[in-house]
Amino acid sequence: MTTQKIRIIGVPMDLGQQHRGVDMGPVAIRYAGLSTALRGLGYQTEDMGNVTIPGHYTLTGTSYAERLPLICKACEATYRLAREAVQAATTPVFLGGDHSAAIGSIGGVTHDRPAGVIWIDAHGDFNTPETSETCNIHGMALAILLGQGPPELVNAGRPGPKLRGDQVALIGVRDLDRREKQLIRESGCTVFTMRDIDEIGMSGVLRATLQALAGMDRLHVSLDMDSIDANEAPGVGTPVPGGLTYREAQLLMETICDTGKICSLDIMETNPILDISNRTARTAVALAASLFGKSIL
Ligand code: EXY
Ligand code: MN
Ligand code: MN
Ligand code: MN
Repeated sequence: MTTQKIRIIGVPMDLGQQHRGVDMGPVAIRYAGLSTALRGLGYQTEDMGNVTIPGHYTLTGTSYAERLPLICKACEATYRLAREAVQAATTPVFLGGDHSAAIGSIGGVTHDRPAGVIWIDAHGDFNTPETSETCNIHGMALAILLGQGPPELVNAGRPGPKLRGDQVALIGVRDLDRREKQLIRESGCTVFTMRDIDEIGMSGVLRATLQALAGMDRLHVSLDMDSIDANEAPGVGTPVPGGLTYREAQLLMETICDTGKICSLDIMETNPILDISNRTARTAVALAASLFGKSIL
């Protein structure tokens, strides 16, 4: 762990998809006790409040064209907060909001120095406007970070791609769109599907993941809560059966914690309207605590 101060940044982004409610993800995770859990591990925490999502309450339509400039503004603001958090020698934790917010968080975290990204997700988030079947930008976020997609978002914060494929490992994938698969195959990302986890186990996947990212001295975890099995995380907008068990997810976090390379974390797609008794947010807090050392004896 490089810093003892964790900076919490809410990004109530819901423009990257169609479900109302994911904008309340940040408050649900706060209410599930994120700060208390992290302070209990010896960290200082500072909560920066929420990024303003422009047009959020005045948006009339749901068109891609209408949403794109608003998502750009929100990602630029998130980028600035991410860059400032790293420059202030803190560890930023971004509370989503849908996964399009990661365009800003990962962009800003890599402003000064590269970071490896472990993208934990049921989905590839690797569509482009040409391949997407929904035009929802949360399904394009990773492709955009690697330079493929709407130029306004590819260039959010600074010009050009923020990541290379050899800096990314995708874990938990089980729902890819037809044309998205080709883009992922060509991307150079390391990908572990749920079938890989079934066959070689989470520990085998983690060994291979950390091997693939061994050259990175910083690691950013982008946790999409729909990667977790819906029994533990029902409150997500695009659930897919057969997700990570609670223990697989915990082992994932504990093993990444052991590297001592964690520089930042996204917790994305928590939607309290779709949740049961805030279970998804509570699971998110438990996983964040493990990532920051709770399970270390
Ligand atoms: N592949 C589908 C799409 O592009 O709309 C579903 C994407 C879900 C994205 C969530 C954030 O992980
Ligand atoms: Mn996602
Ligand atoms: Mn997802
Ligand atoms: Mn899908």
